[in-house]
Amino acid sequence: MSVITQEDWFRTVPWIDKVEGDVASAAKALGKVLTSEEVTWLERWRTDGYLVIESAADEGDIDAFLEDVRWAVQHRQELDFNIEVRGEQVRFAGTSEADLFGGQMKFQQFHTYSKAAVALSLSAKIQRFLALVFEQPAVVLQSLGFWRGTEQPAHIDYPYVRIQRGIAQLAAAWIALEDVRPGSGALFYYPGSHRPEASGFFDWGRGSILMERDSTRSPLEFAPHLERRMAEVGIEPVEFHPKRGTAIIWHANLVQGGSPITDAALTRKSYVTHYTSTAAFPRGHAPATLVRGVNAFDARPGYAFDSPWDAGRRKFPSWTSTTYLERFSR
Ligand SMILES: O=C(O)CCC(=O)C(=O)O
Repeated sequence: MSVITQEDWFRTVPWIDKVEGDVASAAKALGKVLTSEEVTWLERWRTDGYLVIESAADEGDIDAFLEDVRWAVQHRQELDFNIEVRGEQVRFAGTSEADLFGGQMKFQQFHTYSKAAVALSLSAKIQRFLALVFEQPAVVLQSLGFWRGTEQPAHIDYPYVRIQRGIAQLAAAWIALEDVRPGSGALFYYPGSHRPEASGFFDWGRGSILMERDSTRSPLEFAPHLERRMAEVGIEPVEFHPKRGTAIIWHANLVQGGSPITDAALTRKSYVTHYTSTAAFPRGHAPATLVRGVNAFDARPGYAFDSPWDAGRRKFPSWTSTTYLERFSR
């Protein structure tokens, strides 16, 4: 089996990670025409490894997404797929409401059931920024929906989200589906940790920077390693308490996670999408025949595809709602 190494990381990073000096001059030298706002965003991204965008998501899309969640839970006996509950993959149909709303629940690939989720993933402000980073439209790679805080230990995404063709061709957008309240287990991140000089590379075994089935080291060692590393380079974590509709886009190498929940009564509804560039989208992960508005969604820029594996699977209400039929057939 081939091993993905640090060299693969450096070979596949987007242009902005290679910029030395100021972004405006580097962009000009590369023949890019950027507005001053875009230069500011990219400077922030390069320094901090994330960008916060207020009102990134449409209110109607958030409402429709949450309606889809409620509908899916109500109709789960009729739905045939797995969901992650307390870290285990279980049949959705076999879960209780306490499993779903009371504890750690991760709804994977929501965008393959819900066009409201597709719309959130393809939100225009997010796509505009990602297209600058990737120099081409971004494509949805995977998505995750959360009802409560995740309490995930500090981690970096790429050792786990690694099906893209070019390991560093990755970014994520996290959208607040409600105002995040103290005690609800806020997202946290370490500003500037995305720079390899800060994060270093975790060796999962045999020089691999990815977690493999036969890795000799585990995610349980990853978090303390990153925390030690952050302490050594003097980076403190920041908790994120955004308003509903705010998005944070983070770099593939940013250290982040979920803070402990200290008030069990609070939800923390959020939706995360991982993206890659068009060129790095893995072969075979889109339907063989693409039909605009049916299994292929184009936000100009930005694409999402229905799952090629589960054709004919039951979808959620937004899939056939007039709003989204109209929006995505244009
Ligand atoms: O939402 C959170 O608490 C953490 C999300 C996260 O770190 C991830 O999805 O990679």
